[in-house]
Amino acid sequence: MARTIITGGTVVTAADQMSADVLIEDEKIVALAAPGSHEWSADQTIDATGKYVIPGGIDVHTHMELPFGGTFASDTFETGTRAAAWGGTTTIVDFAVQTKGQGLMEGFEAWQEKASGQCAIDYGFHLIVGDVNEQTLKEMETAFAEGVTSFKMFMAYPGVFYSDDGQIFRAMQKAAENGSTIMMHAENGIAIDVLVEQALQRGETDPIHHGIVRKSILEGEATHRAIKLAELAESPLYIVHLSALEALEEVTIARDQGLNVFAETCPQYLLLGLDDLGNQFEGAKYVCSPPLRDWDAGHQEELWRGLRGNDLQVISTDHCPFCMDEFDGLIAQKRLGEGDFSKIPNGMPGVEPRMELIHQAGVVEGKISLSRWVELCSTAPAKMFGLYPDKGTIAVGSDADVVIFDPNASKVISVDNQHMRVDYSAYEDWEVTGIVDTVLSRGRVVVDGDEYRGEAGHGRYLKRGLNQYVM
Ligand code: DUC
Ligand code: ZN
Ligand code: ZN
Repeated sequence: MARTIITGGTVVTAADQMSADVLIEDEKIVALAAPGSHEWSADQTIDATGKYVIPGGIDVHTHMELPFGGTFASDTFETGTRAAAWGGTTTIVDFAVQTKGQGLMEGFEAWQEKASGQCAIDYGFHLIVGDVNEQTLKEMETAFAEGVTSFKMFMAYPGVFYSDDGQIFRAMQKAAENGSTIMMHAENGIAIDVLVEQALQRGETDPIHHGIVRKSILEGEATHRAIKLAELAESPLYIVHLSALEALEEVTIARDQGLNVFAETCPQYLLLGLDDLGNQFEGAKYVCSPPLRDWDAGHQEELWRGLRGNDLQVISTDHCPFCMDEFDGLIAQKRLGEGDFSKIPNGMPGVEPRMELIHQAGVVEGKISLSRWVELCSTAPAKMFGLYPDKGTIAVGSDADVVIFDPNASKVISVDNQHMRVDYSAYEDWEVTGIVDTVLSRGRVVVDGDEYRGEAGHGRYLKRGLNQYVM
């Protein structure tokens, strides 16, 4: 049996902050005790004096290898989970995809194949339901038995991932039968496509127009519609990558009514804005959907308010990187949309810097508390997607997914020191105080300062339970 002690740190959970030593045996946390109050022996001792000891980050929205816009998201499960580990994230929940004409479980199996033996950290799957029919609805039960308890649907991307209201409603009714969560990409894609076509006809082809045509009111409208359909079907609903204050208003109303409606936002919607899309084709780096929002309209401020007041419960990343130029054997993926913004692959890299960015912008800059940071980035995602208390806390019996975080050390974020497989950082030259120091995944040290000690294949598939917030 391998025993590890983490000594001298401040254990920070969603509930508490305390001086405590942590004893790990093999893959599990087996004891917490006041420093000096025990006589534990161990094979290795990690000194965390002056540092936080937090549960590993959980990113419940990643797209490794996602096929999109004629190419694939540039991070593989191997490179993407390694980058996640570097950034203090020890679990991801990625999206397996059912494409049109394919069975739901075919999508699940294809993603199992991609991830198997590749991941540095533990991983689960949601399923993107791309083709609602009788067979698909039946297969939602099979998926559930395999530990997929959440299903993503799209009100955007007509002709690709899009489902109409009838399909959405039928899937919600199915989800209601066993309490699965429907995750919604809530943008009115039909109306957006009209605006896209009109903009292109006017010769408006630069990336900034991606942000202009995908109106925030159309995120609000779709969010409202999704909530009403879920209310009728009595299924739990989770709005993914919420970016617009109009959408937050709808979620807030629904939650005030006591509905099982939940939502996440992502660092890019808190920290970046429409103007980042504006520097001619450089703006392609910031093309994602929903788009980055106008600072003047106050979206970002409202999102922080939502996070403080629990109208938003989770911060994930929607990690979906595409290279700007040729890189590591990949084509210049973003340049597929030169001369036509609608052909720019949608997505941004983000799985690596999430914990540090939110610590800086949230905790250091006084927008959320230290415990709320842990809750938003680890505990709540674990509870929302049926992983708690194995994941998401520092407690006896939990998996030893632990990050030792140094709140006094600083670094400058750059493409030159990141590990994601992509040729830019959306946060180039941003300075953060508070950095990931040591990372353990199920008791094994995978990141030790500047040294990577992880291994592809260490990460295990997680069968997930139900959303623990549903009442
Ligand atoms: N949004 C993105 O930006 N990329 C992938 C899919 C999505 O919904
Ligand atoms: Zn989406
Ligand atoms: Zn996504």
